[in-house]
Amino acid sequence: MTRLLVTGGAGFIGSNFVHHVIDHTDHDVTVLDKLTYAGNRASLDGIPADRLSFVHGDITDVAVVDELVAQADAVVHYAAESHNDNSLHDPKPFLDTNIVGTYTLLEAARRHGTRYHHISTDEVYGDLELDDPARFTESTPYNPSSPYSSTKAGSDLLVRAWVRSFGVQATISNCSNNYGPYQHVEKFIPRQITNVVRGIRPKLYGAGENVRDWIHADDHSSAVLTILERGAIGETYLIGADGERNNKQVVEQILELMGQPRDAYDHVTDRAGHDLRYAIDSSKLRAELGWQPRYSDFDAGLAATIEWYRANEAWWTPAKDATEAFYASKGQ
Ligand code: NAD
Ligand code: TDX
Repeated sequence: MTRLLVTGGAGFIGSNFVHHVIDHTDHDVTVLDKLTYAGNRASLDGIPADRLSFVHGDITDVAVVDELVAQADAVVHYAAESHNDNSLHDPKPFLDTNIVGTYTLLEAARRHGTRYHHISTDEVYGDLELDDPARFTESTPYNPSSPYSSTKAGSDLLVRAWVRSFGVQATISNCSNNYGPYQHVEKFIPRQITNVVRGIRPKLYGAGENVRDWIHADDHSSAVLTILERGAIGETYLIGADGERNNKQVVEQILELMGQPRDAYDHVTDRAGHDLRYAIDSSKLRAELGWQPRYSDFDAGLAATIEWYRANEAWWTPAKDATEAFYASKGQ
């Protein structure tokens, strides 16, 4: 049995990973989470207390991080400031958490010789043209666009340097856009689902032609566990499930699944510097480590996600009004 330290385990993808680990392995988990606006302790409800220990703290706090890394067999680092729109409004927390926080964890992993897995995003590669047949691979050059993605790119490069310079036992994964339960209502899919529940028309940035490559969060979790168990030290693996859709298609599908006319949405002010298209080629992960996604049908996964938000209004209601007020102040 192994003790995993999961940073950001009260966030969207981190909490999905903790549930996945508890359900599918005999590992115990320690979560380190600052409980920012994006963290929610209730996302970990139902996990037996003898399998989960929760520490409320900051990944930039050297003393807290050192003690927890010393006790762990492996670190899986999810904690981040994760929302592009927020990074356009105030980049500073992105530098603190994404850069200094990652540095703090890497130094602790170096001191204690601890296995470290770094969670990152396909956004580090920038964007692709809509008509470009190419997809991102592990050798695509870094070219991030936003304050968020540039700090994620910076954190990835720190990991690579700590592997090469100090022999830290690390792997990196860059995943495409996740959807599923426990995602904050600021993000595209939960924002539109909860808008429809509230009788608010969904909001599409610009023309809605931007393409995202959707993967269910549970498939991201199984991929990370696979890399943690069988990944080669120093390697990067791209995670994706061949789920390219443009935003207009996704909004229309949400409206149809929720019994509304497919055109019952508004176009709003576009995001500054809005990346056009992301697309992941995950053949390295599939060929070398034998991973496969379980949610191959995006529409079925979306329908299940809609049901989850309908059934868990108490989970998302506290964040909804403030989130919409923030968007309204920017014409979005
Ligand atoms: P999220 O915003 O839902 O959750 C982030 C969590 O980190 C929250 O619980 C928050 O409280 C915590 N946190 C923030 N700052 C912290 C700090 N200084 N110390 C400790 N905890 C802190 O984010 P998410 O969407 O779950 O993303 C998780 C990770 O996955 C991030 O590293 C993100 O870059 C990466 N990622 C996300 C996606 C996606 O589609 N959402 C895709 C690929 C990669
Ligand atoms: O109301 C909206 N209307 C809209 O059209 C919102 C919130 C978003 N959008 C668009 C912008 C994007 O093209 O939808 C797309 C998805 O937006 P987000 O959910 O904000 O995700 P994105 O910017 O693509 O980034 C996400 O995937 C990669 C995560 O938030 C990142 O953490 C991850 O790295």
